[in-house]
Amino acid sequence: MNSGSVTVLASSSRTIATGTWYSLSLAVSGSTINGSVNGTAIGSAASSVSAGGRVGLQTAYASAGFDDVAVNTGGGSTPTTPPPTTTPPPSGGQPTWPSATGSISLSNGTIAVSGTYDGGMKRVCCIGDGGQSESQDPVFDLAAGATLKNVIIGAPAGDGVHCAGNCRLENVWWEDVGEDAATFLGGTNYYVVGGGAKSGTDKVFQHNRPGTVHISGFYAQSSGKLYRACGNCSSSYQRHVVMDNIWATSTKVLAGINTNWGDTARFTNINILNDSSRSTVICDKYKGVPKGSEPDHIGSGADGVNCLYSASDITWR
Ligand code: ADA
Ligand code: CA
Ligand code: CA
Repeated sequence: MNSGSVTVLASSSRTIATGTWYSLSLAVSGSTINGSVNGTAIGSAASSVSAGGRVGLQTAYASAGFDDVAVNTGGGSTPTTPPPTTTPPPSGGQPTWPSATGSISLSNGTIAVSGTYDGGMKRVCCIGDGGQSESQDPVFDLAAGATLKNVIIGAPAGDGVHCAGNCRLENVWWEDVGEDAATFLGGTNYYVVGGGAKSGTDKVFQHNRPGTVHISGFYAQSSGKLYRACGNCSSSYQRHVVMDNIWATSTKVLAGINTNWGDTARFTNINILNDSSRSTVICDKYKGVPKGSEPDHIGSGADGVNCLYSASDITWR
């Protein structure tokens, strides 16, 4: 990486097991760079940009934990460090519904959040009428950059959670989704990490403005679409969704996107439960339209362009 531009010097592909540590190393000597995994050389390259700079670790469309990151400037042989003593992060089993530790009243209306709101696993309730009217107030209104975590949203749940900009919804559970569970209204990256939603009559996550919605470790139950890139909002945008480690049961569609606006949906580690007929649709494609009309459904399924997954990304349980 040099001044923001990335040059791939070498690449290697291999099978890995989740929940297992691997020792990665890069040895840089002059302009020669050698990479190894568990002590076995996997690639070598020459670069003129390696004389100085910093180290960095990155994943793309995947998550990993990095531990015992060491930089040895002594030169000579490939540095080695002892294996990590910590347990690797969980590889992601089926989530379980939490029980509430108490209650939070919405008698003063929507709760505005800037910074971090930690609900301590209490149940927050109630707002709206539980129906599909868009005029209901949200339960939480998150300012740009806010984090909402550890909360159970009871019913009726109005228009769910609004994110005015980038936001993080961590371990948030919707017991009965209102008009929708969360709406992404401006920003570049929105994260839904852990949590779950039941009974989203129509949609769970509603993406209205641009950016990428990242959903991981989420449990969707008895819902219409887990995610929809708005097909008829007042402004049209290219939108993206990345789903990893998703558990879904009785959910009709995981993602609905608008291919005419260049939307993409990526899926890894998707688990569909109790669907012997495999009727759950992973990725539905629409032709987005201006506000006031309804988008046409134009297809579904992996295509390598907009709907990005392969058969091995989906486990039918
Ligand atoms: C539907 C509706 C949109 C918008 C959206 C939302 O997709 O067609 O105009 O209201 O719901 O934000 O919930
Ligand atoms: Ca809505
Ligand atoms: Ca809606």
